[in-house]
Amino acid sequence: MTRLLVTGGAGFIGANFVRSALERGYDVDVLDALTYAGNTANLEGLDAELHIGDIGDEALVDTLTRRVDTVVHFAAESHNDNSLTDPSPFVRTNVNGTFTLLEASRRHDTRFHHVSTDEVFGDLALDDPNRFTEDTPYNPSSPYSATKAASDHLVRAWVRSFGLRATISNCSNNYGPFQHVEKFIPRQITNLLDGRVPKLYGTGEQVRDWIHVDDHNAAVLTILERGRIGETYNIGADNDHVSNKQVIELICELMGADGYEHVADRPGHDLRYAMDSSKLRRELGWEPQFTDTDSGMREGLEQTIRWYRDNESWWRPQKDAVEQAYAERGQ
Ligand code: NAD
Ligand code: TDX
Repeated sequence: MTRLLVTGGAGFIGANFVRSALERGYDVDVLDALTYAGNTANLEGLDAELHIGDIGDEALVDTLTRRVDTVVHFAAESHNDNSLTDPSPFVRTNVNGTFTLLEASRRHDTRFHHVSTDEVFGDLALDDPNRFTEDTPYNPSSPYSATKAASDHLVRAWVRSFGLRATISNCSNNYGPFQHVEKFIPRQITNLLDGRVPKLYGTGEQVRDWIHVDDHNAAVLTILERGRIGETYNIGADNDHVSNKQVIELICELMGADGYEHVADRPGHDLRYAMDSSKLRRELGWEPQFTDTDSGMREGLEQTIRWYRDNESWWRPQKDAVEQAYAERGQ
């Protein structure tokens, strides 16, 4: 039996991962600071041990790392818009927190998997036919993506300099149950459920390579079980031609609504992300289940809309404050 320490396991992707890992037979400890993005309700009914604390707490991280076989590191400040308002928690958690985890893993020779993002590569022009590969040079745009890039570099250095048994995955935009209502897709779904108008930044021509959270987490488990130490794997579901405008229109169609409004654009807004995940598919045999662009997104969105409809008590407490903060920024 392998025991995992899942950092950020009370957040969106982390909590979905804990569920998948338990189903696969792993024992799971969760370390989560329960920031605004963490929620114990995400772990309700799951047989995982939750330790409430900060990944920057050296003593706590040391104790927890010592008792597990593998650290799976999801914890981060994750929202670009927040990083434009106040970057400091991004540096603290994403850079310093990752450093603390790496040092503990080095001391105890613990296997380490680092969960990262496609945003470290910067963005592509809308008409650029290329996708990001594992060898694309890093070129992050926002304080969020710059701190994620920094953390990736730390992991690579710990592999090379200290022989840490680590892997990295860089994944595209996730959607699915338990995603905080500050993010694009749940924000629009809950706007409609709440009688508000969906909000599209700028022209909405930007492209995100959407992937269902369960496909992302299946890839992480695959890398844990079969990945080569020291390697980076890109994760994506080949959804790299669906614009934000198309996504919002699809949500409106699926929810029987007929309008959205354009609001102030995000400063420095990345245009297009597109992941080449062929290395992961070829070497480790992973395939996404929510496939193809149109129907893959449609099926995943239908499931996600159902989840938000059925779980209003989960998102309701955050909704007003999130919308208030957006309104203050003209968004
Ligand atoms: P999230 O914001 O929903 O959850 C983050 C979790 O980390 C929360 O539970 C929070 O309480 C916890 N946390 C934050 N700071 C902490 C600290 N200092 N110590 C301990 N716990 C702390 O984020 P998410 O969307 O689930 O993203 C998880 C990871 O996946 C992040 O590393 C993110 O960069 C990466 N990622 C996200 C996406 C996406 O589309 N959401 C895509 C690719 C990669
Ligand atoms: O109300 C909105 N309207 C809108 O048009 C919001 C919240 C967003 N947008 C746009 C901005 C982006 O082009 O939608 C797109 C997606 O926005 P976010 O959900 O904020 O995601 P993004 O900034 O692309 O980053 C996400 O994917 C990569 C995650 O938040 C990151 O953690 C991950 O690394």
